[in-house]
Amino acid sequence: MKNTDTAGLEKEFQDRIDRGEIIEPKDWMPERYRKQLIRMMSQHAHSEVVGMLPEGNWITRAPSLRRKAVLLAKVQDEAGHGLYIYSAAETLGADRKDLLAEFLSGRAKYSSIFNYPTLTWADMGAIGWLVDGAAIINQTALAKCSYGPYARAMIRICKEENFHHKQGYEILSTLMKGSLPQRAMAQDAVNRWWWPSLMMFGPQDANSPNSEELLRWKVKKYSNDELRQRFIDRTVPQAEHIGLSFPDPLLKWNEKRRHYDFGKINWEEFFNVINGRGPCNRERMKARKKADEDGLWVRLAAEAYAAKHPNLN
Ligand code: FAQ
Repeated sequence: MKNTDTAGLEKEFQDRIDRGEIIEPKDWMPERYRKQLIRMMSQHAHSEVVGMLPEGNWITRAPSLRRKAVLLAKVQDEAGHGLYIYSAAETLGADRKDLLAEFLSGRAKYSSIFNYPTLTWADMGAIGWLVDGAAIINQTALAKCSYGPYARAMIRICKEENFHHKQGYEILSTLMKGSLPQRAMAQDAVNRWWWPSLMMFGPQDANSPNSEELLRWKVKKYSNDELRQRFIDRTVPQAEHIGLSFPDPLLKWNEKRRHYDFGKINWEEFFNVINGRGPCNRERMKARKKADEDGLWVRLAAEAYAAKHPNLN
């Protein structure tokens, strides 16, 4: 049974949220709020780290020095985003080692989108434009969430993601001004990344077990379906502007709703991917486990150095 003190604290907490106040690490918070944030933030951090793999795959094959430098910087940014978000999760008392152990054992999820292969250079454009574009829509909302450290991390991350988004769009618009095979390559990449990008926003609201609580606590400011629709409405005109289309015959502006209608998402595919059965899940986990093992000596050396030089901490 809940004691009255906890009930009182929970009410006070909800009142603070309803007034739009920001919760800081030392403030009282319900245990469930803390747990939900750790779940979501750690999954977000893991996604940023795994998100380096599909693009990292193209650094050595970028078509020019300029493209290589930009892609390298982008991939480094994603590593930085992972680090900010792990740090923000630590303000809730989570231990980064535990979070990583959960991830490497397969217990913690990471974004479905990074379980798809990057087959051509145009995929770098599609990821920047669509995947970073979807991430921005989601993260701009999170930048106004109720937990201070997460919201503040999102502000900086969104600035960098905006840059990533523009570089992706620029890659595709350059290809769309090119030869027939280049235009076909751009269209093929967009065809493959469109539906998985829509899945990034999570299951439909009716099948989203965490949303009710997260919306009540203003961790989520909008539902999965609302953000997905916002992304579609914003992205379709951008595609039209450079002559790209999306592989959805039902995608059509609805004047009455003032939104684009769209076709049915393959939710079976989505649940397969988030449950470890996507095209690249095994490959991604194998790469992360190898990186963890290869980096062990660096961590041990850093710990030994820190133990010898306690004043440096
Ligand atoms: N992938 O009840 P809901 C990026 C899981 S960063 C995998 O609706 P929730 C940057 C969900 O965890 C991309 N799993 O869940 C970049 C839950 O499972 P659980 C990552 C998913 O939390 C760009 C279950 O399904 N961004 O792209 C997915 O209310 C380019 C039920 O779902 C974030 O993580 C999914 N797509 O809403 C990097 C943003 N969707 O934990 C490199 C923060 C749902 O109960 C290159 N997170 N699930 O076992 C969020 O906004 C939310 O957590 C959602 C899911 C919207 C992802």
